[in-house]
Amino acid sequence: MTEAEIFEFDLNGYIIYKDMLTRDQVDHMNGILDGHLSEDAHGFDFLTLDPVFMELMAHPRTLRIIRTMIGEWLRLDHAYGLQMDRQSVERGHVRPNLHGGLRHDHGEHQYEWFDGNMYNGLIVVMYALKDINPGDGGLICVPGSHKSNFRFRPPVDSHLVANPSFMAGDMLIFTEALVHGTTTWTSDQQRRALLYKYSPGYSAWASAERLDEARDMAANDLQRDLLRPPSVGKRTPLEIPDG
Ligand SMILES: O=C(O)CCC(=O)C(=O)O
Repeated sequence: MTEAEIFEFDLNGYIIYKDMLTRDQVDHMNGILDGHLSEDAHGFDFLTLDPVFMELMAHPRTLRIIRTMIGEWLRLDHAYGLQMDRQSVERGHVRPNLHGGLRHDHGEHQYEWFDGNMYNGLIVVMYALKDINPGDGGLICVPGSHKSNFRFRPPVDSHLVANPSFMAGDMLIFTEALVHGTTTWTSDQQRRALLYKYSPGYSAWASAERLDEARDMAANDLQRDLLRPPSVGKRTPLEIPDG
């Protein structure tokens, strides 16, 4: 991460990287998901649907960015996709909400600096596969709340709440220490995003067995290392290739 990127992430608790995926990659992934998902699907598993999603898990540039956030022993904790349309709230798939925040979930959600290094708990890497225009809804957050000294969640429609806009192929990263959640999707176009959640190597948010199928599918050492269960002793750093 550059100094400007670290400043932005420290300030807001989230950051957007433009054009992480090419148009061809986005179309390819959407094609696979179109063939697999019903129109009214909401949360969905995708990691083992196709090797392309395992490759995205190990995207070298993304790994280099989150290494600054959670250290070089990082691991994939879990992954799922989100799809929404105007009817998602009526179908009961989404209840507008804010959750997370510093020290939430048994203290796992953390954000701290010590001796020049940034420390986070669970980090969310969200790739948009469809555009999110201003005011569309979907992901919301309270910028800066990852450093708040109060356990307070404002109402979803508060002036403190942001609804980041980013386009298909862009990536948004946030720390779960940020107060965040979902609001009603208002666009005629569908929302679709892939969420890869990474943890420091010593910790787990989800049960490690959840990744058994992905472990069986891992195609190289980097993918296998990312899918290691959490541990401390004798853990080796991730070797992230250039590119
Ligand atoms: O993107 C969203 O709508 C919410 C994501 C979320 O709440 C989470 O990742 O914990």
